[in-house]
Amino acid sequence: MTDKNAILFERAQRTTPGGVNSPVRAFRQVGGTPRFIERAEGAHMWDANGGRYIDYINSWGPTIVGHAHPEVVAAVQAACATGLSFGAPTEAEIEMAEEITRLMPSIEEVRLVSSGTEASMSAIRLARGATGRAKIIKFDGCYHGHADSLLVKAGSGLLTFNTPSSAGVPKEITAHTIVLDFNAPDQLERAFETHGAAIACVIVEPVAGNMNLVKPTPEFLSTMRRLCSAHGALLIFDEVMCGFRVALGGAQALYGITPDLTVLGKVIGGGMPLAAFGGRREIMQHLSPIGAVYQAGTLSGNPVAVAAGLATLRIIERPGFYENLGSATARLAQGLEAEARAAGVEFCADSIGGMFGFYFCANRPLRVADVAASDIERFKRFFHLMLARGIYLAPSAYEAGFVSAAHDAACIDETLVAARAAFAQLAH
Ligand code: KE4
Repeated sequence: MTDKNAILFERAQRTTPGGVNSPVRAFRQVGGTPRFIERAEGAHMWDANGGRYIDYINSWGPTIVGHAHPEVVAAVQAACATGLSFGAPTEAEIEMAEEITRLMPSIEEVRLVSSGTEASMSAIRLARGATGRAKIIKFDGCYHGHADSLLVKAGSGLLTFNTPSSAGVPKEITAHTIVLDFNAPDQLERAFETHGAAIACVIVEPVAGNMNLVKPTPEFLSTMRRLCSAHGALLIFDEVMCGFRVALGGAQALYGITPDLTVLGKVIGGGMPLAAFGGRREIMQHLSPIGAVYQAGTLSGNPVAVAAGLATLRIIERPGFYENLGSATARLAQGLEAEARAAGVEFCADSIGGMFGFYFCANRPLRVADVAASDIERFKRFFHLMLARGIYLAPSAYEAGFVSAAHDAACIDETLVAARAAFAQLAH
């Protein structure tokens, strides 16, 4: 049979680097041919060969209400009919800002942008402008988009200023970035002892999803909050992925920690290019046009993207949405663990709200080194065994998985049946 995915992949590579517009889509960590998606609806996607998959990527988080939700599609169609973009303010942007500030009370003012990268980059510039300080702290395994100052890898020694993790980033750009281990409060204590007065901000994924799902220990987040307050640094929660994914109020509501700034994306756009950063009014007042910190965007607050986001937020606010999403996701994670245990395969899984992770090792990871030490080869085999059975998981051991409201009991059951067969093959 002609493999249209292979044909499209070969064609795509003639005009686009790696044949993809974002690296993780190229399947390079797991090997094989990426699936070119023709359409998606609810919990399912169909590829160029007509292959049907239960989708656990959900656009890396945004399509939390399911693909092509009728209310979201209708809102987008209506918005398109009155014009795609004006480069001028609209009432819909006010509605989105009012929704965000209502759902996340730590955010008194918010600026809409078009991607999580742009939101994180802008939040860091704002933190530096508001504090007059240069140094930032991030954590190994956390990803906040591809702004230059964030493309750093953990140095050999603790507190060594880090080297860029990407070509094209001069070392001067990352000279002020300190990378610490996730879930290592002692390292935070030492970093602030050494650099406290020079630290503009700490940026963290409060629930990490870019080293696979890795939950914070409560002490990790509380230590971060205490030290930032004590030293006049700003705490930035990057909730691009976990915001509105782990709970309606995000990780900050779940863990009861109030950040100074929050970065959002994904779910607030419902699949369209929309992200945001916001926080206390006294900090946001530093932003142009009223403050000295410049930030701008042609398509910021785009009316079509905002329409998709508002329709999505209205659905997730309905009673029972998170209870149902959380229980479906937990049943998936627990079911995967049970099937692996029955097959005698060393494996564990975890979930929080509509996010899940699974790991070919005995214990749930606390930091990226634990994921790196897991059986990545077995992950790759499992990925392809599941893909062949119509289950589309994240093509990397360093990514989290996502469930939508459209993943009904039949989807979870079908996934666990496929997992039983896959684990049986892994066990031999
Ligand atoms: P974007 O620039 O890709 O919209 O957002 C960057 C970003 C910022 N913060 C967090 C916590 C994120 O997870 C992301 C992007 N997430 C990845 C998934 N690992 C997007 C997938 C991709 O890069 O194609």
